[in-house]
Amino acid sequence: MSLPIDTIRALANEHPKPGHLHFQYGTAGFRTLGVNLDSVIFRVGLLAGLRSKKLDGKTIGVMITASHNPEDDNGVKLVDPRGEMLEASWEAHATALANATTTDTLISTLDQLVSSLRIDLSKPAKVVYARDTRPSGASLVASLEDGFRALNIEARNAGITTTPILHYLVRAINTKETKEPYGDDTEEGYMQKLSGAFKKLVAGKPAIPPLIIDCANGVGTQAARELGQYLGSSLPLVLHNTDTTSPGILNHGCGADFVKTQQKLPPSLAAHLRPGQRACSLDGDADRLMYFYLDDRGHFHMLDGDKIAALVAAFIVDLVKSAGLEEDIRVGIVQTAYANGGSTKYLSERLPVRCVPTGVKHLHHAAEHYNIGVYFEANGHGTVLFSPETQVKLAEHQPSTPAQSTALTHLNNLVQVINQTVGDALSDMLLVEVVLAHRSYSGIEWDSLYVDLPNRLVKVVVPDRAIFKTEDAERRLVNPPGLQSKIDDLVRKYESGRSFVRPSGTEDVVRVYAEARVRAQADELAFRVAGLVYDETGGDPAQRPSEFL
Ligand code: NG1
Ligand code: ZN
Repeated sequence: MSLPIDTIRALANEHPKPGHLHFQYGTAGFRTLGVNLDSVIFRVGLLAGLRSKKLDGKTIGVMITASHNPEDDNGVKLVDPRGEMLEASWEAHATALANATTTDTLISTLDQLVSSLRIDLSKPAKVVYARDTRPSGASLVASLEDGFRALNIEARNAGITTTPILHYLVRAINTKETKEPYGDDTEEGYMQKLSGAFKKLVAGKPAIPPLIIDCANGVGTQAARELGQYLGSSLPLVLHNTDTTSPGILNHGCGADFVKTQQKLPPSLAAHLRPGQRACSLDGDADRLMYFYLDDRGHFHMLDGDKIAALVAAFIVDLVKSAGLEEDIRVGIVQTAYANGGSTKYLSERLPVRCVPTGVKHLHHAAEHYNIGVYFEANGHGTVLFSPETQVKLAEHQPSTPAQSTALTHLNNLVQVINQTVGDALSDMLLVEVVLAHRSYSGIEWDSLYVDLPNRLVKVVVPDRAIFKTEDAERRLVNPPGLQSKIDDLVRKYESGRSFVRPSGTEDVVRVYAEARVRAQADELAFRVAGLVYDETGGDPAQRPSEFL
């Protein structure tokens, strides 16, 4: 069987590539201004079909979202059959297809992929797709559907939903009627699975006070609303920033990325949050989660991905011990260089910690090497993975005491409440609430597990970020030559100082991170390192990062 060239040609001609743009499938898939994505999304439709055929007709996911980015941005990501990120080797195929300049080169690129990857075109192709609430979403979905039409793909529209629900659906569809069904392959199935496990985990605990959720004016709104109905009084949810139709407000002054980067309360919550009350922010596609609270003096305290990892990992370690499985189940943590030094110290005193390069695929794969792997980025994206063998062990283990039995039941319910396919703000939120209920913690006790080192993240715009090359999980620069030793010299001058520089995978900037024992020192170190980076790349002295210098 060969490619249906005529159909592809006719449809591809309706989605021409803008001549001047280059597209790159990066850590977050393709991501740029929504108005520039038509051709890319059409071609992603084709690629999803090839991927499904290559995997013997398994269902592939396509998610149209730009997450925490501004509303005008959009993007697209492919999801592999187990609900995981697209296999890394296919990122290059995606990039090649997206950059084919004409319909003819597109067709020849497709042909090459079919032969080099030995794709059997007679296999079926199945895809499930969804989008977030962005205004450009509807027309991009139409482009995607043209891609599906071009290859005669069987496509299921999951509508407007969160990234993690789409990942859940992919896994649920592909595990239906297998020995390890992930859940019913509907949004209701997701809601039931998570809320059912949550209710079992908090049964018998004192009533949980209401939790405020900042929905970032995004797609998390409807999912949180629905989840709230399933949860009922087991976890009262109070939703804010739920306007998904007014222009310009998605992720604007709210949401998980705002909280993390500004390290402050979304102004829209100021009138609603009482001292001590727990609140959390989702991002624009609800795969990141940040908690926070105000203390008695009204000071803002942020509980980020590192704090979530610390809370959750310590709880799981305790449950594994109580279940009598300490010798059999190894719990480990995966972080990136952005993890706060305070968290790394706290965690490494308790369990194995690995540092990997930025990007969920690195974290996810490293976490798979543990029996139970907890991974979180400081920005609030993360989850917990239970290896297949561990899940069997937990399901079959015979406890010898009532205490062991209780701990084992909790672990089995955690397996259900956690969305193991990808970071999931709503699932992570339930997980956090379970631990807080079991520990009788408020935000204050949780926060005091360890003290965050003050830190600062700054962006430097440089002519060519590709010259920045790193090693040691991005903690050291190997290029430009000599720059790392200058950074080292600076860092040594600061108590508990740490700083590293890496090119962003999603923006045309170089990121500089710095931390130190006191706030002013962290700020100063960040701006001094940013200055070094700027000088190194020969930027205009007038635009040198100058704050605090
Ligand atoms: P880049 O732009 O490569 O720093 C950002 C985040 C990552 C990850 C990706 C994907 C920071 C510092 N970086 O990557 O953690 O979430 O976006 O969305 O938060
Ligand atoms: Zn996101």
